[in-house]
Amino acid sequence: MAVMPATENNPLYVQGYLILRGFMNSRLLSELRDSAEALWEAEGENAGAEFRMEPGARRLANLCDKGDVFRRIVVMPEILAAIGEIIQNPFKLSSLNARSTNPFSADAQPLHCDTGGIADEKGFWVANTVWMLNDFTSENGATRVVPGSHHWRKLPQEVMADPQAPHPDQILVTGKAGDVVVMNAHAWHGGTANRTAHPRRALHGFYTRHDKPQQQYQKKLLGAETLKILTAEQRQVLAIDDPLNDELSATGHSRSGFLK
Ligand SMILES: O=C(O)CCC(=O)C(=O)O
Repeated sequence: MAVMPATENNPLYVQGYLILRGFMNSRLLSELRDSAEALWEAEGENAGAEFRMEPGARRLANLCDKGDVFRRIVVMPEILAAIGEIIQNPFKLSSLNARSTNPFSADAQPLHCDTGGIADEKGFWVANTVWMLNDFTSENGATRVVPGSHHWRKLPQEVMADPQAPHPDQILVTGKAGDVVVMNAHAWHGGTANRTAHPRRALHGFYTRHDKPQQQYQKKLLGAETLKILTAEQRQVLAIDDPLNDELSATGHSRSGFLK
């Protein structure tokens, strides 16, 4: 996989996203899909409750506590390398969630920046990975992105009369099950409506700079058994032994780009 420095020649820097085509092999894809479905089944109407519920979509939260396969993907070297091209400082996992848009759901997300944040004087501080567990098509709720908008240092709601409306420069990120989108999460983006009879499922591995709070404070949310079996690398990426993260995240002011 070619991950490049943050320069004008780097599409991740210029456009704000990169698609790692066929990143998941079929075994990993099935394992992730089956694990997510089993959790939706088991958690029922409480699914996603550790973070936020969303109309028209099933969600899951705190996935690093819910299976080895989830803990493995957040530390994959190619993923960490790509995130490091966006957040050029030490970074950590902020959360690992799943989101599945319901069949025939007209609910779509407004354009937003994750955690409602724009780049600051130190640069970009949020990055997301969208793991396609299904094909993303123009019909089933693929993510829309406004390429380059992460450089504008403005939120959609400050500029657009209606962030729910289509933006003239938006594109739909389509792809195949097994692809992973790496995205500068300051880029304006959002899930679209699903006009098909099948759910559109994805995982979101969300990362933030070391000096910002985690969206989901991993040290508090992970159970004692999980904490015991984390590898050294997982502990580091999840900021388990990081006093600054304790200070920043313990107050529990986790934010979404738009969900209340
Ligand atoms: O699932 C998607 O297509 C995008 C989701 C997203 O941007 C969010 O939930 O904040």
